[in-house]
Amino acid sequence: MKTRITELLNIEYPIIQGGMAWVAEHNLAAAVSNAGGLGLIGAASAPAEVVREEIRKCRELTDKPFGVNVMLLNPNAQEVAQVIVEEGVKVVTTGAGNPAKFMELWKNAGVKVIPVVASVAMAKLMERTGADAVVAEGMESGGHIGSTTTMALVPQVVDAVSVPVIAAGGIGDGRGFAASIMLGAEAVQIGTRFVVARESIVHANYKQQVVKAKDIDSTVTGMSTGHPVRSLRNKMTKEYLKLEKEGADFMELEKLTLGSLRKAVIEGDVVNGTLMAGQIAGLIKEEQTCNEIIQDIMKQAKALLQR
Ligand code: TUI
Repeated sequence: MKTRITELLNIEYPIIQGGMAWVAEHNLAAAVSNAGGLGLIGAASAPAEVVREEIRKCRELTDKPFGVNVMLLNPNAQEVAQVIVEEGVKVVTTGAGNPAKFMELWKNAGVKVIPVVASVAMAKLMERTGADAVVAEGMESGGHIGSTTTMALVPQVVDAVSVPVIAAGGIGDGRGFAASIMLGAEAVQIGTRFVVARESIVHANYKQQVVKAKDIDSTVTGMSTGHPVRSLRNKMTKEYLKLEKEGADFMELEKLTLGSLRKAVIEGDVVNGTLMAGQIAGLIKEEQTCNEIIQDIMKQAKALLQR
């Protein structure tokens, strides 16, 4: 299936992997790219030299294109931006902020820049700043989110910009893919389904929580701090929401989540850890390889789009 995104990124299928903190390391990114999508290394809060190593390891596992996601709240973002250029990475997605200050550096180096946006205003600003495409990410997504749903956001972003749009948030199978195409998107970004990929290094306990999750099992913490985050409900989210209700200050809330994603992903602590996942978790029933996931999605989507 050809779209402006498959052409822009030189990939077989218009599916890109979310740049998930701790989850999106080189094994997952390479597996998604080898399966014909675009794998991404999530730089998250990692030091730049760690990101450099991840890029090199990914390159050992695949000769297909892959990218890096830069999380703009990362204090090391400037160094990470530089490493991306030095290592010859061809695609960058960004999240949780405005990447304008890195645009010139990346564009001059021939890096394709695809900011993740959660509003029409941000999409328009990114297009004016030189973005090659945008990911329109609805609030069904896991992790840091905006406030508009994918169904409402994607067609409004499609109408507002002329660069290609990638739909994200609540997409986990071929139906979500086909619906995204109907909304005017030219690719999808998928996160939660890749959390439980066979090649994903996420701890088995975390994967099991995603597989067990039902439609209503995620919740949003951090509304009061301006950094809303969607994750699966557990002891940590209950305590966090209680503290927020009581008007706890930012530092007190931070204490609860400091290192909590690592705790979930690496240690498998599903009680005190942060289990970032999207609302589509309820649809995900089993661990599969990245290749099986992508083939499943494309087969189902093609049948629907041909109807
Ligand atoms: O970035 C994400 N998802 C993330 S980042 C992350 S790490 C984190 N952990 C705790 C708190 C905060 C971050 C986990 N998941 N998705 C892309 C995304 N970007 N969603 C929303 C936005 C966004 C929000 C505001 C993009 C731009 C923006 O603009 C604000 C500005 O600077 O104008």
